[in-house]
Amino acid sequence: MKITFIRPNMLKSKSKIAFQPLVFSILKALTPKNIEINMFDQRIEDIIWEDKTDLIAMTVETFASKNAYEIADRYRNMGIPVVMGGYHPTLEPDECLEHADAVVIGDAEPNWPQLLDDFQKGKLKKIYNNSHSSSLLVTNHDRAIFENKKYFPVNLIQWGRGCPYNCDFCSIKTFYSKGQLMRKMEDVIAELKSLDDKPVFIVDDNLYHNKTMFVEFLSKLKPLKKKWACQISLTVAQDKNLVKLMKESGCFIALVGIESFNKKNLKLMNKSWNNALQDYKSSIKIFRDNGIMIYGTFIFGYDYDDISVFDKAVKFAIDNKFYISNFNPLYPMPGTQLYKRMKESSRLVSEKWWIDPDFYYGKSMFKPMLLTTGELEKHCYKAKRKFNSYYSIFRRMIDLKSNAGSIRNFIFYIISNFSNRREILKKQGVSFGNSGD
Ligand code: B12
Ligand code: SF4
Repeated sequence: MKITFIRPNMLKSKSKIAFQPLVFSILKALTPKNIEINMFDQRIEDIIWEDKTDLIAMTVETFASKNAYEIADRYRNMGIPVVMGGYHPTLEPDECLEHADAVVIGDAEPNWPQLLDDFQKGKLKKIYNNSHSSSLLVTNHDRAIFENKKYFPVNLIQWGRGCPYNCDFCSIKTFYSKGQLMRKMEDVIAELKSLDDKPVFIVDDNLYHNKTMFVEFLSKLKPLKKKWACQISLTVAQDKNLVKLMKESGCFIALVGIESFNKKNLKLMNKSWNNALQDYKSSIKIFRDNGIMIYGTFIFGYDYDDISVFDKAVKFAIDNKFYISNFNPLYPMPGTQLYKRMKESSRLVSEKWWIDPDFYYGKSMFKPMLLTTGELEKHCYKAKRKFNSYYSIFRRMIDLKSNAGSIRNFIFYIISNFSNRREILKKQGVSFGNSGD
């Protein structure tokens, strides 16, 4: 028997900076060795449709759903069954079942072995939704599946899933509604030891949720001499010593959600804690002083955003020498509290905007209060262009503590900024779907 894993692309063009899809190293580890496995990551390679297979297993995020459905329909027309898992199938199982034979709700660990067993017995069910606990989390990721694939040279690793916060736009809380799942710290450290010398991206949604555990984790990371990046809430900078410990244990990039400068917006998004104790500037300075580059993200279109917010955010990101920044329009993701609010107040441009034929990259799909949908789209794109202009790249580079604080930082800075610039210009205005070949 042979299974083919597929990660569909969002758009048609290929990426030179795609990361390894960690879920496939989990699925591979959970699959009995007598089953043959193949994988196509459509972000970096074309699907070989003639390749014989017995089952397609797709991972689907909301932005890639349109493409996923086109791929699934094509395989099913060829008589090959399709199963889907991941964020979108968990949030929109019925929609996915229009294009798939089975859908997995939630994580792979409690569901995949049973699904495989049922499939081999010819008794595939439509929905798999088994309950989960931390003790089930896979410890032996099988990364052999990524060999010979052209991914960005970074190792991904995960300690915990879920987040203690509950921002209204974020899919995490809906997905991990039963709370956080944590792997044992010693398992994560052992896995880190087994990885090669490439920098590590710890993909946890928020690495700082428990001070005691965080400090212990950093002290165990330090002797490994890894260079690592993470996503973390700015609240960690309330204790300067923690950021110093991050640096000493090898952290060199931190992705932080700034989201908005407006306190009323932060309240609406359930994120008032974001700048509760310190202002953004001094928090960011603590990271930069420790040689940690800041990847800061903004969201535009919340109810109190007017036309003035874009320039302010770009200026802030350039003045504070952000390594990278995102200036995205708000997207009401299915299943979130934000989606519910927008739907109830009839502010969605289209209820299932992610499969709307008129949807394209960068298009705003809801009606903001103080801007038009067109203004939101136009100014987000302008902000992206301004931040990624050669002038801005050069200005932000002159930062002897973080972006140019070491040769490694500098190389990452240059590669990421030029790749980002190219991708932003390439993607804007491009339609979703059209399975690529
Ligand atoms: C790292 C990361 C990225 C990296 C890329 C990661 C990669 N490998 O390519 C970067 C920073 C580039 C990125 C970009 C984006 N990301 Co992102 N990303 C993440 C993050 C933080 C971790 C991903 C990860 O490795 N998880 C670990 C793996 C193991 O988890 P998983 O894939 O979800 O798989 C588990 C289950 O979902 C399930 N499962 C998944 N697939 C399947 C398939 C089968 C068959 C089965 C049985 C089970 C199963 O089993 C797994 C566990 O056992 C997630 C949040 C999260 N916690 O996952 C957001 C997340 C996936 N990203 C998100 C978004 C929106 C984006 C962007 C669109 C942002 C933007 N506006 O540009 C882009 C899209 C880029 C693209 N081209 O696809 C959203 C998706 C929401 C949604 N409803 O789809 C998430 C959930 C973040 C959030 N807060 O909402 N991202
Ligand atoms: S802190 Fe980040 S991961 Fe946690 S709910 Fe908010 S946006 Fe989502």
